[in-house]
Amino acid sequence: MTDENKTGISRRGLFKGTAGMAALAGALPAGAIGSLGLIGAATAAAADDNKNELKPGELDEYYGIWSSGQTGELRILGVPSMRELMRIPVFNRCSATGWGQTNESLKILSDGLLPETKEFLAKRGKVTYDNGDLHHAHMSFTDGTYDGRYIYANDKANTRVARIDCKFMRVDKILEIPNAHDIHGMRPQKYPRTGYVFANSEHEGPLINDGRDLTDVSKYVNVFTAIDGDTMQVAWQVIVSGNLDNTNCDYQGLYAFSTSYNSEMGMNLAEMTAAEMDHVVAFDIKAIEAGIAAGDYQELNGAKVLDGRKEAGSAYTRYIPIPNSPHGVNTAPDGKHVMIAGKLSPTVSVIDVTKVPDVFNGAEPRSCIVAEPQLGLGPLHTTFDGKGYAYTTLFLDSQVVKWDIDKAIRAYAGEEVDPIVSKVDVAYQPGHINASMAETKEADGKWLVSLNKFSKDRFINVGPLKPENEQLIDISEDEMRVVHDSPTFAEPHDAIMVRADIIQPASIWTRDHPMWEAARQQAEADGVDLDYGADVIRDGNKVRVYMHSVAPAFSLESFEVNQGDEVTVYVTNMDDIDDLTHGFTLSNHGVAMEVGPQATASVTFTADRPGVYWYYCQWFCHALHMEMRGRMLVHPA
Ligand code: K7E
Ligand code: CUA
Repeated sequence: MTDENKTGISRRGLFKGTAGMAALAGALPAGAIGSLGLIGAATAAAADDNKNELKPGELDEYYGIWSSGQTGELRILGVPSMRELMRIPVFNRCSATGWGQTNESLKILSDGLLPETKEFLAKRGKVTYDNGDLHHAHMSFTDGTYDGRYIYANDKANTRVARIDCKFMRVDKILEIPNAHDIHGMRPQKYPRTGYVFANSEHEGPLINDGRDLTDVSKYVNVFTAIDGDTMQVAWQVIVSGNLDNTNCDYQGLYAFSTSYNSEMGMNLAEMTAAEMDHVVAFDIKAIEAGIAAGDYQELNGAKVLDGRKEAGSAYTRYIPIPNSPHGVNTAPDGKHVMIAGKLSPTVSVIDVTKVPDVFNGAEPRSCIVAEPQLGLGPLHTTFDGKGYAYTTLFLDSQVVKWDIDKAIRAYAGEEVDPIVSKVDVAYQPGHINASMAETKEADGKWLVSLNKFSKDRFINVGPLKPENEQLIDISEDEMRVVHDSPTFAEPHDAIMVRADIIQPASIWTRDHPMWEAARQQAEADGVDLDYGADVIRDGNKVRVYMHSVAPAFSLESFEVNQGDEVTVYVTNMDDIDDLTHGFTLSNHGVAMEVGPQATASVTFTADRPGVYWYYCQWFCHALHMEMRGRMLVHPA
């Protein structure tokens, strides 16, 4: 086997696209960095009177919900200050909170996994994956705007979708998607409500992936999934031709759209980028629901799977040709236009959703395209201000371009108008972009964030791994103005900005929360009060230790077990004061968990080291926080 076959990246393939492909890999000409740096400095200097700079104690106007790519967590920022307010562990293992270690989190992390995954992990002594690649985080909608209930987030690494309950800002469900390979694009239905969460499988494979057809690429397919956002179960899946990248839907509840950069079904770079035209798949939601009702599906791994392949000429899908390797799909707040970014093509293709029914009724697929402005090099994602303008990131040009949607439509019809309003330099190589409330019908045109993949010379050097750079842009006036740089750790692909009045998180947990239902049932079986426990229950070689905490003490100053016992420690925090979090860390056992006010957390481990081991509270809670400790005494076997 030659190197060419191993990677698919032949010299020929890489250089085929010349400068464009090199820049896609992150290489910038040295001169370009210097000049962009100067422009950035000038912009910052002119922006001393920024509305984005909050005084100490002032509160932000928006919740920024940030994905974190390969870190696997979710982050909450305040906008416009861009202060990081919180990190919510999702697919990652978190040392601070014990997410991925407590029994409560492990239940959520493992419940929705496929049976064969559970088996695969069990052989490795695990109950869940402990990494994730979280690209897209989006809020649930009611009637075309955010409703503050949930945030949904995808995991490209392990083919999952998670739901975060905005009341407690914790994950409450995770689903592993069957028949799919690596969930990438993900968006909640906008209307009438969420409803469905649409999730794209990015990579292709045999539909029955049990070892057959390994090398017969003609048997590979890709699936589009609709998850029921309430039950977090798969509602239905549609087999498509080509791969799927990003997805989005309309404001009418009728169609969803997904980009495909690999309509070629290529297995290497040269093959994937060969065709001049790829496509967007349009999904007819009503036709799919009718197909399900009529039984036009096969049941596979518990999912109802319909055939929407191009060759099948199916009623469920249409394939709309789009220039070279399209990426982002963004629906405008006008409720009518869907922007498809070209990536390798300098264009954004504008779909008019009112013309999509004709395409399903036999009209030429591209007849629903009403504009295709040339905007610059490497368009990836588009956002909106609700005033008729669109903003698109240009990855290769390191710019954000503001353009006039109406003028783009008129230009496509033949009128001599230039849709481009202005461009602003960003540092460097932007991917996603989003403006305040921009994915809703309440887009308000105040702030825009450009999520840039490279920071290069923008900050003091921190070693070979550099931060990325997010820039806040004031779009409230005619000229876009970069007003703030925020270095950030890997890798905020995407972010949304939600008006602060829409999300109403609780300040303390409730004792009846389902997260500790299992602990409560066990306590009842043991005849112990979970809320005010101070008990050690022996059950063969299983030992259950119940304690509660009220600052600055645990209800047990020590407990005794025998070497080899399987020990479960339940800690309930009975403080009910805002911001009074305790924790339980057991030294030299790799055990640590956070216990919020009115929460219970538990952890199970084997006590196989005889001796004295201290447990302590690791969340600063009181002047006597250091004294909040106790001993586990392990008798030798
Ligand atoms: Cu453009 Cu994964 Cu949303 Cu990143 S995807 S850029
Ligand atoms: Cu309780 Cu620190």
